[in-house]
Amino acid sequence: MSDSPISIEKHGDILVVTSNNPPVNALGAAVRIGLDAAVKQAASDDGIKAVVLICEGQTFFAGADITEFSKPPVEPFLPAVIASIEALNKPVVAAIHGTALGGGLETALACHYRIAVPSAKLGVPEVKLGLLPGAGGTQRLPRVVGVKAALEMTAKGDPVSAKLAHQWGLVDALADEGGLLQSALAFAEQIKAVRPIPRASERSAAPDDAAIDAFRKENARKFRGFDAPAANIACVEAATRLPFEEGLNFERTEFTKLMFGTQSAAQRHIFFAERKAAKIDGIASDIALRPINKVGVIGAGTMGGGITMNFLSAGIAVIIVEQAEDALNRGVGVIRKNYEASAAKGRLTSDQVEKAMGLLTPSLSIDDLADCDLIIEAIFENMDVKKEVFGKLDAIARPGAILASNTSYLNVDEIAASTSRPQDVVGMHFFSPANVMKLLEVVRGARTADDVLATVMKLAKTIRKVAVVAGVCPGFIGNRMLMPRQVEANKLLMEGATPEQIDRVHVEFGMPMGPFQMSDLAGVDIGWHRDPARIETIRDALCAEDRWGQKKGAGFYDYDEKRNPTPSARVTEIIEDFRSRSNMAKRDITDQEIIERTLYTMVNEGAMILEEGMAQRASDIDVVWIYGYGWPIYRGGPMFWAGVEGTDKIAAALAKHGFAVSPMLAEKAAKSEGF
Ligand code: 3H9
Repeated sequence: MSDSPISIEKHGDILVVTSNNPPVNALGAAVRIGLDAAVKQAASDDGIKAVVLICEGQTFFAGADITEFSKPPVEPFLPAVIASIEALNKPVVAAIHGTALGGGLETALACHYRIAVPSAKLGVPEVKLGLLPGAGGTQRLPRVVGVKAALEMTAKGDPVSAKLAHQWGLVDALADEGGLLQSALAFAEQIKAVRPIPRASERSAAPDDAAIDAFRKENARKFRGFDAPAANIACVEAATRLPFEEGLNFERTEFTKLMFGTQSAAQRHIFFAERKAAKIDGIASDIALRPINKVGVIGAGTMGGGITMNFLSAGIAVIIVEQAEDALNRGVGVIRKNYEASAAKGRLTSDQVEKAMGLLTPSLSIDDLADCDLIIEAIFENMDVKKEVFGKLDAIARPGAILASNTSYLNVDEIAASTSRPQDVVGMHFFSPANVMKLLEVVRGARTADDVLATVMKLAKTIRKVAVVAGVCPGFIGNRMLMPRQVEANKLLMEGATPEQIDRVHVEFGMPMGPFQMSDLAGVDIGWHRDPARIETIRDALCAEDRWGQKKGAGFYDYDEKRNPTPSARVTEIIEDFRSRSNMAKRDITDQEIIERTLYTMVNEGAMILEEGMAQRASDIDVVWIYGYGWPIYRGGPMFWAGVEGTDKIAAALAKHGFAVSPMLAEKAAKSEGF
C-alpha cells in the first residue's frame, strides 16, 4: 500500500491505521480503498486485538470528496466501507483532531469508540451542500445523541465542540491536546477486551414526535425554500421508527434525490465558488504580503464602526478617527453596545468584550494614523471629500501603508489619483451591517499593486469575510447589478404592478426581501436630491411626503410601531397620479414578467460585467449575490441560475422586452450553455 494515503503500523497488538490525504483528508476513492484493505488486514490478523483510526495533517476526515460527486462513482462506496468498519469483530477507536465532518463523522460513528482532542469539532454539514449524511449518519447519529441533538446537527449542519460531543456521549473520552495517538492507544488498551463491542447500529433511537414537530415549526422560516433540511428531519424521524437496515435504505433514497437535484448542485457550486473567489488571476499565490498589525478607520458612523469591529474581533488593533468628539463617543459607544449585546446572547464572554475594546483607540486627529499598516476611509459618498481625505493620508501615512476606500460606487482610480502612491490604494467595499455581512468587494484600481491586492484578499479571510475582486465601474459588481433591477421595478409600478406584487415575487423566488421592502429598510431618501418641490419620480413624491421608509413609519408601505408593514393606500394614490399624468394605461403584470424584467436583466448586467473584465469569473458574481444580498443559495447565484433557467430562454425574453442582450449572453444562449 505504498502509494496509498492509508498506512498501517502495529503498536503491540493494536493496529494504527493512519490517513494522510491533504489538505482535509477527504474520503476519496484512494482513501476508501486503503481503509477497506486495512479493515481486512485487521480482521485476518489474529495478533491484532484493537484498531486506532487516526489522521495526519490539519484534520480528521472532513467528509466525502465533494469533487467526486460530479464524476462516475468508484467502488468501494463509503457506506460499504463504513459498514465493514462497524462489523469488524475487534474494537475500533476513532482518534479525532481538527474537524470530523460529514462522511468523516459518519466513519467515526461506525467506529466503536471515539476519542477527541478538546479543540476538535464534530458535525454533519451536508445540509449546507443541499444534502444529508448519506453514509448512515442520519441513522447512527440519533441512536447515539438522541433525536433533539441529531435534528440540530443534521438539519442545521453546524459542528459542535468535542467538549459538548463528550457531554452528549458522541465522544467517549477527551484526549491530551498534543498527544492524541498516545491517548488513543492507552484507551484502546483499556477497551480491547470489552465485549460485546458497542455498535451504534445496534442501539435504538427513542421516538420523540413532539420534538420533531417543534423543531420543524421553530425553524420553518430558516428552512424556507430549501429541500435538504426537511429530508434530514425525515431521515432522523425514520431512525426512530424503522429497523437500522430499513432506515439506511430510506436515507439512501432521500440522499439520491437530493444529490441529483438542482439545489445541491447550486450549493456545491457555491462551496467551490467561495474558495475560488479568493484566488486572484495573474498573481502568484506565494507573493510576499504586507504585514497588517495596526489598522486605521476614518469615520465612526455605522459603516466605520462595523468595519472596526471586524478587526477588533480578529485581534487586530484599530485607531478610529472622527472629527467631532460627540460623534466619536457615539461611535465607540455603539461598538461597545454591539459587543455587549453579543455577550448577553452568550456568543462572547465579558473578557472577550474587554479584550476587543482594549484594542480600540479613539482619536480626533487623522495624524494619529501615521504608523498604521492599513487605513480604511469610511466617510460619506462624496468624491471631493474623499479626495481631500486621501490627499491628507498621502501626507501622513507611512510609506507602504495600504490606503483603502469603503466607497460603494465611486471611482477608485480617481480617488487614488489624489495621492502620490496610487499603487497603495484599493477599494474595500463592506456591506452593511459591516460586522455581520460576510461579503467584501475588493476593488482593484488600474494601478493597485499586486501585493496590495493579495494582502487585502488574505486579510479578508483573517477577518472572516468572503472576498471577491471587482474592477472599477459604477457600483462594482453587486450594486451595479442592482441598478437595472431597480429601474425595471420602478417602471413596472408605473405600468400596473404594485410594490406588494413585485416584492412577493422576489420573496417567493427566495430573496430575503423584495426591492421595495429593501428600499424601505435602507431608507427611501438615500441619494434623494432633498428638494420637496422637485417631484419627478415616485420616489421623489414619497420623500417629499416624509415617507422615507421604516425609520419614518412610512415608505412604500405603512408600518406600525413594531415595523410590521401593510400596503399603503396613499402609495397607490401616488402611483396612480403619476400614471395618469404620464398618460400611461394600467395593465395586468404577470409574475413571470416581473422575473424577466427584474432578474433576467441582472443576468444580462452580470454578463456585461464579465465582458468588461470587472469580475474575474461568473462564479465570483454568484458569491457577491449570495453573501452580499441574500440571493437564495439553493439557486446558486444569478449566473449559475441563468444556466438552470436556460440562457436561451433568458436572452429571448430580454429581446422580447426590448433590452439589448449582451454579446456574451447571446453567445451562451446560442449554445444553450450556462456561464
Ligand atoms: C459528505 O461527506 C457526504 C456523505 O455524507 C455521504 C457520502 C455517500 N472534498 O475550506 P478550505 C478542499 S459531503 C473535496 O479552504 P479551511 C477545498 O475545496 C462532505 N475537497 O480550508 C480547498 O481546496 P482548494 C461533507 C474539499 O481550513 C481545500 O480543501 N463535508 C473538501 O478553511 C481547503 O479547504 C463538508 O462539507 C471535501 N469534502 O476549512 C466539509 N473539503 O485549496 C467541507 C475541503 O483547491 N469542508 N476541500 O481551494 C469544510 O468545511 C472546510 O474545508 C474545512 C477546512 C472546515 C474542512
